[in-house]
Amino acid sequence: MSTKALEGIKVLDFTHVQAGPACTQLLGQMGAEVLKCEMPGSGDSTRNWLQDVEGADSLYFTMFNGNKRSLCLNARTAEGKDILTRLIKQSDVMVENFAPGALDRMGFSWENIQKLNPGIILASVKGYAEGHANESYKVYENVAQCTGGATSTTGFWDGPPTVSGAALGDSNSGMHLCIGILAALEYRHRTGRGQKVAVAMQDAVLNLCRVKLRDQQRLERTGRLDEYPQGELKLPIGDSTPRGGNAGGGGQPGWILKCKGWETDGNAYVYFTVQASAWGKICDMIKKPEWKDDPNYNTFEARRDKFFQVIKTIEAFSVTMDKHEFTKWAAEYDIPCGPVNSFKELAYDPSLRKVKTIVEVDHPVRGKYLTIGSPIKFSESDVEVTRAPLLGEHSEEVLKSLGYSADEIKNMIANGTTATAKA
Ligand code: CAO
Repeated sequence: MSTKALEGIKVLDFTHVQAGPACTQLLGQMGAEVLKCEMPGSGDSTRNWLQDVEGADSLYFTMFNGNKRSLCLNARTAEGKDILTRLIKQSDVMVENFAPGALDRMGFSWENIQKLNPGIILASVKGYAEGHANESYKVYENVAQCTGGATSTTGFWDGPPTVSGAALGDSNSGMHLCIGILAALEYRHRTGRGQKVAVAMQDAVLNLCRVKLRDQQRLERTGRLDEYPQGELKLPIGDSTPRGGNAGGGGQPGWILKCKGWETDGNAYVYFTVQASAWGKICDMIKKPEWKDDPNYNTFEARRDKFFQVIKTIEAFSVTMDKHEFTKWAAEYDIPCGPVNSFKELAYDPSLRKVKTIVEVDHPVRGKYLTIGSPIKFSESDVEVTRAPLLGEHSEEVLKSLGYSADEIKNMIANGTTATAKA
């Protein structure tokens, strides 16, 4: 018996680029049967983005479209609309992230989809929420990071707004959508009713910036944000949540510390958290036992104007050690601290391979490549990570299973409704 959590759930994947594909890939890793539908000839545009192996699908595509089958489907032709109709009737979930209104223009509005299959869950990602003044705008990753508040609060106070390397707009929206789909499946399980699930990229980013909206309200009420460096550095705080450099966002102050080799290695750093409850242990660690009971140091309030002095004192130790050595040393004192890992380190980290978070898969054209496995681990359910499909690799088998004859499939290939590829 299969132990996959989403075994038997059929997902019609009408997604492209990253936000939608990240969602459906995760559903696939958890065991759903995901069918990616793409335009014949071109497919998801990311198949060609930043290609590193001539003639092979890019890593962008292959790393976001594992655990799927591929059907070439031109939903603009009459036959294409017929295929889509048959697929909608037999699917549990349909996921899309086209530009606002594109699905309606294809003739598949939510009302029409519901008529075809009242139990289906239609899950969509858009840049802005329905009803928002900008609801018709197209949006990409970094645009969403800006509109959702992440960019205005990232970087240093004397530098420009900065986007994050993490896909807060794309993959994060896909993860939010995935949660919505699972909740809608549970609702359907109870009521038999499907529903539309929508996630706006702006909202998904904002949802990760909760503490920044907290800080906006604290700033408006008190005129200060004591855990930000601006106070100690005598910089104006302004009237909206500022950029705090590497200051901790949650309430426990912290900073990035130099480690041995920082002069030549841009990632020879650790993040060190000056957790209030660990102050005594920090003092032991950095050989400043006299600070433990000193009223000038032993409370967060007392340290407010000496944070960088404290950080410099800790850094005098960290700079003599390798970042992993220092992390281990801090852990011995039970202090939350971690290395700034480079992607070279992450790619080859034996622990990440062991826990199957970094996984190697084999592809018929590009050969072996690394991808990220499910970060969600189950005690019972199996999580499998498989390669991305070639464009149209499963067209024939899918169309046959939908009841089309060999001649009909041949005609649909000839008139551009579908296309096939062999692995
Ligand atoms: N059959 C028929 N038509 C298809 C098709 C298929 N298999 N696949 C795509 N199309 C059509 C779409 O329906 C759309 O038709 P219209 O011309 O009627 O709008 C057209 O191809 C182009 O799709 P698009 O407008 O979505 O694509 P784009 O490259 O211009 O825009 C993006 C891309 C991402 C900006 C836009 O899709 C968008 O804003 N999506 C919502 C937000 C989102 O998910 N953004 C993040 C993407 S991850 O970085």
